[in-house]
Parts: sequence; structure tokens; C-alpha cells
Amino acid sequence: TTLLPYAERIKLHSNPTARRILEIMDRKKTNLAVSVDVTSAAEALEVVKRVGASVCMVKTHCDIFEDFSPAFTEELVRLSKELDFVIFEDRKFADIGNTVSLQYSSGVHKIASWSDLTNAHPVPGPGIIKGLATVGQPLGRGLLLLAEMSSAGSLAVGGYTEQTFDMARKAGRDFVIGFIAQNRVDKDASPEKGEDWLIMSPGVGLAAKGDSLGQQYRTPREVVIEAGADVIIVGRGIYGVQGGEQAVKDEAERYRVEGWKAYEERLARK
Ligand code: UP6
Repeated sequence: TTLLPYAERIKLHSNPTARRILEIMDRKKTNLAVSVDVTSAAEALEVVKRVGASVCMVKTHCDIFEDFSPAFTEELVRLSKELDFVIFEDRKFADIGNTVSLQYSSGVHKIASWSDLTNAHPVPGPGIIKGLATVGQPLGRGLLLLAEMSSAGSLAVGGYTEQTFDMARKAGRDFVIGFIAQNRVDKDASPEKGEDWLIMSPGVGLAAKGDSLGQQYRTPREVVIEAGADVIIVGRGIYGVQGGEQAVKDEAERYRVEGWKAYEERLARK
């Protein structure tokens, strides 16, 4: 677990998206990412407007939206500038380099044109990073590798997780900026010696322990203090809260405060 403040880690990154994430976290005092997994793009924008002030990042699954359109991504990008957050399309690419470069740049979604950050499974080998980098790196985009998952029975454990880190390290930090993981998987990397990675953890909830489909939740404190993650990713715990617009806004703010308090406590352990 790194004890360096987010602000002091900005200079350790060359990737523009990594720098922007850390700058926003420091400026808005938030390590919260909200996942807007609703099936209507119009509704997703409403959620974004409510939670935008509390988050460093908005995470999407653009293939869930029934009404996906270029107008949606245009508005999302506009909001990301107005409300100061980074857009993370949680695409979880998992194919050979040539195919993922096409999936990233083309099709209906044209993910690279609007999403600052995306992610990939390391399963196919380093060619997946190369393929995505040909599209994303010239645009200043960032990539996370999935080193672990929050779901029960995940195969991404042990040697798989270790090799994921090694793959990222070999690729360098110009495009790969960190990991989706449940723990501080960047082993012996030391920000104090200039090697910094961003660890982002889904499977975060204050109320539920999990769902009926294998999802497992930990609290922001467990994730930030014990596991040492940098960003907490919350979906249903925020957009799914009962009580209307104000309740969603309040819940996002509650998670922001929890996540930030945990981060400050981690720093204080110096
Ligand atoms: N996600 C996980 N676990 C992982 C990787 N990704 O839950 O290991 C994603 C899901 C979902 C979000 O695809 O978009 O994070 C979690 O949503 P939830 O908070 O509603 O469970």
C-alpha cells in the first residue's frame, strides 16, 4: 500500500489520463467512481448529473444501453468537462490485438473516440495491449488490466494475477496505467522509487454483502485501508438506492466522504 498522497503521484505518470485522474481526485477530494449500469442512456445521463460533483470517474457499459447514440457520448463528454470527471468504458476487451483494435475504434460504439479509460483481460497475452495502444495511445487514452475480479470463483488469482502485473510492467506505463483488482497487486513496485500504478476496485457496498449472481462487496474502508486500492467503484449501491434523485445524489456524497476518510486514515498511518 502506498502512503504517498494522490497529488504527489501525478508527476510519476506520463500518461495524460492517469495524470488527470490523480489531479481530479486531489482537486475534488474524491476516490469514488460511479458505475452507471442502467439500460437507458438518457437515464444514465440523469444519474451522471446527480453524482458528477462527487466522483473522479464515471464508468459505463455502453453495450447495455437500448438508446445508445453519438449524441449520448457527446453529452457525456460535455458533462465530463463541466463536472470534472474521467470517463471509463468498462469494455473488458479479451481478443487478439487486431480484433480489439477494431472493437475499440470502430463499430457502433467507437469507444476510443469518447472514453478516456478502458480495460482488458490479459488472457490473450501482450498483443491485446499492443492492439489497443495503436488506437488509444495517440489519443492520450489509458488502459487498465484486469488482474483480479470481485466475483466468487474468479480464475484471476495467484500466478495469473502475478503474470498480469509482469505483463503490464513489460508494456511500460505510457498506456497501461493500472489494474482492476481487489488488492494491491503491484507487488514490489514503489511509487517512492518512481513506479506508480493505479488500483481500482469494484465490488464495493455499504449495505449489501453481495448479490445472487456471485458479486461480493466490501466496504470503502476495507478496500482503501486494508486492500490499499486507489479508486472505489460503486454501481447499484448508488444508482440503485431508493428515494429518487436527491437520494442518489446524497448516497454518492456519502460514499465520497467514506472513501476520502479512509484514504486520509491510510495516509495518517505513515
Ligand atoms: N466489475 C465488477 N467486478 C469486477 C470487474 N468489474 O463488479 O471484478 C464491474 C461490473 C459492474 C460494476 O461490471 O459494472 O463493476 C459493479 O457494479 P455493482 O456495484 O452494482 O455490483
